[in-house]
Amino acid sequence: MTLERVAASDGDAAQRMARAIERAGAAVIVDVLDAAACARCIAEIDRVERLVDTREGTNDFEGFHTRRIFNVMAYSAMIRELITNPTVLGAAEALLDPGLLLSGTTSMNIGPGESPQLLHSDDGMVTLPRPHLATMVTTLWALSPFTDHNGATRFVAGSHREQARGAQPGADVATAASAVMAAGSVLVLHASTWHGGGANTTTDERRYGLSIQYVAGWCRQQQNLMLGLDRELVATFSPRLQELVGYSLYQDVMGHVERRHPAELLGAPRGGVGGWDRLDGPGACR
Ligand SMILES: O=C(O)CCC(=O)C(=O)O
Repeated sequence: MTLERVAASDGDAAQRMARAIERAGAAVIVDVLDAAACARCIAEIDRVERLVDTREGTNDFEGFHTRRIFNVMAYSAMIRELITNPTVLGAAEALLDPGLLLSGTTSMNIGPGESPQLLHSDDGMVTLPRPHLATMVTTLWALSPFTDHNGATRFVAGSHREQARGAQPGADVATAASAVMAAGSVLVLHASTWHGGGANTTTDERRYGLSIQYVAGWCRQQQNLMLGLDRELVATFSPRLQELVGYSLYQDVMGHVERRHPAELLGAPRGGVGGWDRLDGPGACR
């Protein structure tokens, strides 16, 4: 199965991506960022790594030559901008629904000498029988080129549909393909798809990746953004980003605070929770 590539400028990109991901578990949006934007993002990752004193991982999963900044959005307005990119967010909305939430943001800076990461699915902790509809979507942004030599993400096409509950990638490691892509491209995965960072066999090349994950509005976010982002900081975000981190209601009910809209805690009056007013109506769900 070839990895479908869709141009960010394609008016139908989000829908085409969603269809390709339903089929293959993964697809790439090309030309999301230009070279200058990628260079700025790399400089930003370098800055934040110094700021928070990011160290290499200390286990096989995180890698001993890879630096990760978890919750990187807390430290960078530039990274926050990417979360609402219309094409990438649009593809996630098409796979989940517009009531989705942000699940987390993590940079993954793979250094020379890194070994391949264990293939895994990002929704491994979801206990639904498999296969199941996407509950989470992972987007992996290539801030530098992803090559066969510097750690391009590996993935098993179609594995989101085939795996039985509890199955491990096992022999599928041999069938994993590399998501080789130019800087500025974004690999979008159904979170059940087996994947992992590749080996970096270069002597001097770092692979700068950024993971932005979204989750269905009725699921739990992987990173606790309500505790990980100061309310004063969230008050400076765009209304859409505030919704995505959790100051929103799903189906006009889930996420309320004492029957009020959570965005009121940011000083934005939004009224009460409308969902209950409809529960006795024609769309009643109880
Ligand atoms: O770095 C990559 O390409 C993938 C990383 C990943 O899948 C993870 O850390 O969960």
